[in-house]
Amino acid sequence: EGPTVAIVGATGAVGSVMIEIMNARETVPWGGIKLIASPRSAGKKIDVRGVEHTVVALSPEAFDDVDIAMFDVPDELSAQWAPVAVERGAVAVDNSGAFRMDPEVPLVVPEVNAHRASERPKGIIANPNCTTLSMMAALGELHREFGLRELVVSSYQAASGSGQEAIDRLRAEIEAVAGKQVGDRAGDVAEALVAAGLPEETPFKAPLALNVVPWCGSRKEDGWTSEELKVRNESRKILGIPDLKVSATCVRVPVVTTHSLAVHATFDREVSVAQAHRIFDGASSVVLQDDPDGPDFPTPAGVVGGEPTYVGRVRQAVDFPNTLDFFVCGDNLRKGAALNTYEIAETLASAE
Ligand code: 2RA
Repeated sequence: EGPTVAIVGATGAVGSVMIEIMNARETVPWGGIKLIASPRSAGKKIDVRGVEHTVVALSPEAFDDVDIAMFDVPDELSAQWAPVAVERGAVAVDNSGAFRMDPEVPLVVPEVNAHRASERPKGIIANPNCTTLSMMAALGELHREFGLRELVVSSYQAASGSGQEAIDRLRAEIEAVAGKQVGDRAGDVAEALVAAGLPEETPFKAPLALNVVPWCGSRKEDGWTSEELKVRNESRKILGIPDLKVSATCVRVPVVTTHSLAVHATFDREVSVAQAHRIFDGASSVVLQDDPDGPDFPTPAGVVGGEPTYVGRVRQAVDFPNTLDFFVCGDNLRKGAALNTYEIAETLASAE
């Protein structure tokens, strides 16, 4: 029959994408599918693969017949409930930040380190942050062949990475400036937003419409943000390079969904653009969009809703022979969240 899988947080933003992904699969390995959410959403009916499912409230008993529980809930809920799911006999695949850096919890991107999924002393497997994930499939392929040594990254992160409230705010800001001749003096955009009645308090810390904001996540030590440290720590853990040199600058851009990254990656040996193209072409979850005569390159608006990692602008850095520069786009709600979590669960199902 096949294992029973549960989506915990089935009615949330990522949980809903998870259901879309399941519906789009030709076949699924599941003997049963269970939808779990807060008591507020319990009783709601949702169609999954042509069958109506009733959402059940999160409780210890909800996990009794579950083999694999995929968690798409905030950190504090995962921290509390993933161990409960494990106690009740399930493997927890967690998309929050609660367990990512726990040495007893593998951090898995199936294309890169699927083998880690079987080493899970706590019964929990973590899914990386969407910013790290957006480049991992591409980077993992290059690392396998050329040995990654140093990584310098700038991100261009979509509003949806910060949740529904952030999406609503970006849409409201765009509406507030649309059709207006907003000036280009300092403060003009902020004034236009206040004039349109938007609260000054914003999830982005500064206006995002007509702007870019070099701040994602929360403040950490020495001027770094939580997002920048996640890129460093998670890349090291996933790739299995504890001393990888990493520096990241994370920037929010006025895009609704799909994160992009400019990657400057240095390897143990020289890598040509032709070699990188060959590797990207051969990687099943990477789409190479890089005809220099094009112009041809991925953009968030061009790839949103897609499952692969899209790579373009591959260049050998002129002054650094062992270094490649390239641009990556990945849908932060799909490969960056729901899809990778689902692929980990599929990996577990095929190992049973
Ligand atoms: C963001 N990567 O884009 C984060 C979400 N976890 O804000």
